[in-house]
Amino acid sequence: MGPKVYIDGKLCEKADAKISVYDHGLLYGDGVFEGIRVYGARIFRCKEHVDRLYESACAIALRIPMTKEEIVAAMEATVAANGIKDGYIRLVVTRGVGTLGLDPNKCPHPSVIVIADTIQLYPQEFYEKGLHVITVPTIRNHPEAINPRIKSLNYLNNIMAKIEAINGGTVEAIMLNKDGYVAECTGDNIFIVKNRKLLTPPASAGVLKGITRAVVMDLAAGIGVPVLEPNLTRYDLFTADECFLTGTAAEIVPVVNIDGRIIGDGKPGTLTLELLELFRAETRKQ
Ligand code: PXG
Repeated sequence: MGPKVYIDGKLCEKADAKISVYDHGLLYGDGVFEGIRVYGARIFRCKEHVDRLYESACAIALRIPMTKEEIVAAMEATVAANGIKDGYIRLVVTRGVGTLGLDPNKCPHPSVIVIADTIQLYPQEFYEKGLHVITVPTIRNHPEAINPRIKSLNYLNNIMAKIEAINGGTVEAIMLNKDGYVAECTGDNIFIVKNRKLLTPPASAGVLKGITRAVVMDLAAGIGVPVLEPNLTRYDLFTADECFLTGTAAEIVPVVNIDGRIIGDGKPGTLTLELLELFRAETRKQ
């Protein structure tokens, strides 16, 4: 018996886990998703992820055909069926099968998919040495286009930025917004430390309000570090004492070089490493 995938109320074999080519999730990227960690067989920040999924769906006028409790039960069943202790859940809601036209009203049945698998962790070297990142030409989506707060299946904006990062010889890109302020990375939020204060761009700069971002802000506040959300410029990044990225997959990854400028002393920062330690304790504690 191989891996099991949840689709619309049923757990099926991975080989049988198929979605129609007429699904608007495939045809138009019309849908929403969450990427969630499982630590010690427990779903990390489950409520926060489910709430965000429903808000993303609400913002694109997609009605999820299950209650939040049913979604949680589906995730728990899928994690158990796959014997996942430390892993990753991909929760997806697509607009469903429709006609070859944009009209979402032609899709009467949204599909709910839960994949629970092991997670491909970033190399240990990233955490020990820190990342080199670059700002890229592709700007983050304007909030009045697809608001970046919506975790939609339309990731082309971020994929373009990722391609530019890879072409520039790095693994991650910093995206700016239409005003030139710092927004976020392709799959991570960004933080800087300046004079023992923690700073990260506000949601209004056009960022996904990361669950990891919120955890880190709480942890910092808990050790008496002031947390601020001002608009940040590239200059602010270059002259920061420390910089790091946060995300479900990455947890907390130090950044030591941005656009060729050395950040701090070129090594992962002390507050960054302290927060990483606290974060990992938090994932064990829940
Ligand atoms: N910004 C963007 C654009 C993201 O996609 C984050 C920030 C961090 O949010 P969380 O809530 O995870 O702290 C994300 C999250 C994947 C994958 O498989 C992507 C994310 C999370 C998990 C998996 O590419 N992006």
